[in-house]
Amino acid sequence: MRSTTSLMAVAAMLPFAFAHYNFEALIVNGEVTDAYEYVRQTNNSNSPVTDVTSTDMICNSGGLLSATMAKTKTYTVAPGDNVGFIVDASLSHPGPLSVWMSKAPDGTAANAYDGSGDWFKVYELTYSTINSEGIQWATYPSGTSGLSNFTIDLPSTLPAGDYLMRAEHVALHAASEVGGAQYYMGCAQLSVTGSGAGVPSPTTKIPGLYTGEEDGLVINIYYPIPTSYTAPGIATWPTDCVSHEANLEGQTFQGMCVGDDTASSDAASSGAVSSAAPTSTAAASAATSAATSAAPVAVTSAAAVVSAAPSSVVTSAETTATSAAAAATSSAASKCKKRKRSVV
Ligand SMILES: [Cu+2]
Repeated sequence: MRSTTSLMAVAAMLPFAFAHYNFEALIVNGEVTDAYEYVRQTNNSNSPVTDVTSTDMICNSGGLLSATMAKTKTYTVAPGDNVGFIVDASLSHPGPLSVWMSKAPDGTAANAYDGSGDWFKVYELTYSTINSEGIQWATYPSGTSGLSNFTIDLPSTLPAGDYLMRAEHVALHAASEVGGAQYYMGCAQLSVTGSGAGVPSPTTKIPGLYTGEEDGLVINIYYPIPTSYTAPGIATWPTDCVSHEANLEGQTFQGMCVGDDTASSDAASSGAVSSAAPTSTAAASAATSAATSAAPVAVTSAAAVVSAAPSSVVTSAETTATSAAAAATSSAASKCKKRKRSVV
């Protein structure tokens, strides 16, 4: 445990200039397109944006240049299609991943749209778990250099029209002070068919999606070791949820909301671990009952129990870590971790 922590501290000091990345290619229903064929190309190599008030926050630096927009193709998709991005080279920094969409005004093609309209968030992916070694980012599995692709299913009620679909990864390795977070994003151009009748909400403008001072953007992720994490920005549509496990290209889509973290914070505040009995079975049931009692609506999914465990282990590390609680946590979280290791 200690060696890993110190490794993380060392990693935090490494030069990250060679670890930047771009969202360079669109994936649609398993078809991987060429780099910058359907995604607007950046003109800043792979450097991040750091000013949340900049229009570069929309589609990265260069993404609003008319020549770039005009040469980028628009992919025709249907609501519910599986779409995603290829990353060059990988999401090699710690932090949350999200996907945003904005519909071009009627009569404006995606390749002529400047992204000045309303944006809504369809996907938010944060951590797989939070344990005594810190936040384990879902995009940055331990021992890897980060994911190099991901997919989502478009909302089934997405209204027809031309859209920008914007992937965003926030790097938090230097985010202990305001302005330290790095923003990596890329915009794909989509034309959505069908007759989706959904009304996306909430919405925001870009820039304007962040102040830069949100708890999820100003955080020392190394010390003191965080015990919770809340992604910045508006809630996702159509379901307000945060995912804790990535969907990868070529993998059966697992859903937009894998793992429920509302039960997790509730379980932590209700003291699930301190009341845990000395056997792993009892500890697990204590965590389970805490998660269940914390939520007035019956918590029946296994995912809720799994996500309740990570907070428990953090709590136990701060107080008196019982091996029983740790065992319960590791068994409960094993599903998530096993899948992570098979990836990348
Ligand atoms: Cu970097």
